[in-house]
Amino acid sequence: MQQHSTLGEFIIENQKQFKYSSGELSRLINSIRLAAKVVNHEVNKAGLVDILGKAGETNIQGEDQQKLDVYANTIFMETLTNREIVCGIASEEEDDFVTISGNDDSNENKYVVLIDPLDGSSNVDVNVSVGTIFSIYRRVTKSGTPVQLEDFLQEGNKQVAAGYIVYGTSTMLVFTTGHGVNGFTLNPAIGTFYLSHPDMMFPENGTIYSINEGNYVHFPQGVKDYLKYCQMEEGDRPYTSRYIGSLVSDFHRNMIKGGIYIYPTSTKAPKGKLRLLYECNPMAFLAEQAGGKASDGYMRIMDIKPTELHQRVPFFCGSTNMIDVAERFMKNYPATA
Ligand code: P6P
Repeated sequence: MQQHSTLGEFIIENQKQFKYSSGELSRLINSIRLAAKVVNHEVNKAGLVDILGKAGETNIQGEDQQKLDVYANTIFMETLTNREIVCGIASEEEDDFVTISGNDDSNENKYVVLIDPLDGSSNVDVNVSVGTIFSIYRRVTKSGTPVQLEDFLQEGNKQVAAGYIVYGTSTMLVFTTGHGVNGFTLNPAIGTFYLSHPDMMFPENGTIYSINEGNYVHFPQGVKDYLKYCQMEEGDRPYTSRYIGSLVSDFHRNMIKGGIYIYPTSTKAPKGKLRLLYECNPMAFLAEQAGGKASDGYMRIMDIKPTELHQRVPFFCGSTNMIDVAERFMKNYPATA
């Protein structure tokens, strides 16, 4: 029986694909692998240990920080710092980016990482899957100097790698370096990730839509029109509605079964809710590498020029056929409608 390769073997076998990298990108992915195992251990026993509940602080989004949010952020920040590979990290849980200076002043580290350490963390209390999302760029400012905001405000089309860890019924690490999407499942008994989902691709025609319909009255007219289209009896419709309330889980299911995830603008969230840099861009990179699409309803997510670290954008992501139809409805109205 063909032995599935481990994540470590996969990285070594594909090292040559990490162009311009003399092994740092491999080491970076390996540090994410280590942090994923540590966080997974805590997430899986969250119900048993008094780690739930508010950490008594709020993050820049004004959201109560769950202790597990804070814990996951600490683990990923420490792991990425210790390996001396990155020169800066931006996190949903940190107001500003963090500079990682090398041991000596000549900071030659050439990668920056943007991360949502525990997306969907409010689901922890109700035992629903949560996830970590990461996005990796090569710095644009001169190495040896302190990292700058412009190193983080890069279009998504400049990403060198992106991925997520989904802490679900099993724990998976799914990532891309621009050569397709591969999924690795953790065997917790031995702490090893095995290649369980090689070359992940969205099914051609999705029939699942994921959106919080509780906000219907606040949606733009284009979204309301598209939802009515999904619910109409015609051809392969009505579609199935599935919404977990955890972006990583909804995205992961849609990539396997086909579907569209939408978090649009609304009168309550005029820019949408999801953050461009560490939620939408990495998921968009994965979606496109898996044959899908990601837009803000009007333009490609990965072509948006970021202006702020924590900026929000409307997000439509998933099977190409469904995105194309949704965009047709959206483009009947101006973007501000
Ligand atoms: P709502 C979790 O907070 C998150 O960022 C995504 O993971 C999830 O899809 C969305 O927000 C849920 O938001 O407003 O529907 O509860």
